[in-house]
Amino acid sequence: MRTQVGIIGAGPAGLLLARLLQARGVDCVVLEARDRAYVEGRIRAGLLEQGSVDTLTEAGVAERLHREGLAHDGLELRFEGENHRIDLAAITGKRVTIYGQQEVVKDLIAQRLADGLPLIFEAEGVAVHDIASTRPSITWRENGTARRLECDIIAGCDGFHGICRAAIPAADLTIFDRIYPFAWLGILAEAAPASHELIYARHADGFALATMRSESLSRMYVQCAPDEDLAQWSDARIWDALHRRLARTGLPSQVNEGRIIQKGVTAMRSFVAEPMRFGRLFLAGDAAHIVPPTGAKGMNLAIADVRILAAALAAFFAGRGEALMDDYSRLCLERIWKVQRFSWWMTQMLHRGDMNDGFEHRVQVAELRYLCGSDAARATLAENYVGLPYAM
Ligand code: RFL
Ligand code: PHB
Repeated sequence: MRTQVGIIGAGPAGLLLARLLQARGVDCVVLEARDRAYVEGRIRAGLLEQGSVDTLTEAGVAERLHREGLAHDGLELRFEGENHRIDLAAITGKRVTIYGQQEVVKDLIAQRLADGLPLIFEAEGVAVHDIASTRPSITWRENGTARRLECDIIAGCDGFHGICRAAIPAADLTIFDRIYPFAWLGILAEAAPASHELIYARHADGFALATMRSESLSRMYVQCAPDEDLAQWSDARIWDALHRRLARTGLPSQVNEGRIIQKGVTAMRSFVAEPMRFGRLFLAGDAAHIVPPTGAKGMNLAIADVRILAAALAAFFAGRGEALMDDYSRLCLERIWKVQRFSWWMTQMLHRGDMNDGFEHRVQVAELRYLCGSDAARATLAENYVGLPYAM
């Protein structure tokens, strides 16, 4: 088989890249290690920046997103039993939208299959070859049969644990990595959300976040240990932690209990691999960078990367040269580091750290009070949260 762009990974990055290339007349094949049901069922991110919604809309895959997504004009910050609302729309003129990542993935898969374009699930033993040459290739096994795809370009959209970043010689990559001493225990529960907007809470027991997937489905997180044993967290203990951490002084809890239908622990990490290109292999999304989920940026960053990659590859195939491809990594990284900073900042302001002494507590509360009391500080949060401008 031969194609122009071989895309490895059918997450938001790989699937959206395929769609954006299709719109520009560039052929591609998408290879995914897992089966369709697994990819469509994986519960992860839930919040889309305004720019991500606009990108999906322009790509013609946002019909259900506009019908079912929940648009939010603000968010709530809770600490010391107080509640403060940040009016994102009033400050920035933009809003964010709650729509599950797996819904974005389902919409992109349905569109690609409806268009009759190649998307191969359950590709085993995927490997890349000759990435430093102008004729790279991908090999894999499909139902036990060895397959090979010759390409001009390979897009490594295979997430943090994929094979693409690992295929780049270590001497050609610089890695920046920070692992946090805490994690998130996340639940999905059949219960109405605590509030119609997201609540981010700083509490002496640790961080908590109340978000949602619909008007009857709550998604909630509590800070826990990185090696937390889920068996130690009965449903009652989880609800108790959520009631306590999200409490407002003198008011009844807003947390609505319901049947917990999913539980999991998410590690917290900041990671960047530079540059995001080696020869004809380009990395996009989690394959190149990870942010802690506190800023809700992972999926949004993946979308920002593939916007630039699609434009660069389209220019190349249209015979306009490699200048944009050469600039891909630099253009992406400039915005990625700003988003890394924001995600790290939100994380350290809201979580209980290793020190957990009076000093950390007072500095965090002072920062939150400053943030809620200053127009400039609120604008800084709002501008980053709704999404920074794209490089292109
Ligand atoms: P993905 O989604 O991991 O997709 C990579 C795909 O590649 C496949 N793959 C391979 N395919 C072929 N061959 C191989 N050798 C392969 N190895 C792997 C995988 O099966 C998979 O299908 O990466 P992508 O596309 O870069 O997308 C990134 C996002 O998934 C990620 O950044 C977000 O989920 C992060 N994140 C959030 N991001 C947001 O923008 N907003 C949020 O609100 C938000 N909340 C979150 C999050 C992530 C979380 N978890 C579970 C890590 C909340 C949580 C709890
Ligand atoms: C989510 O809805 O899962 C979500 C929202 C905001 C975050 C993280 C996760 O910061």
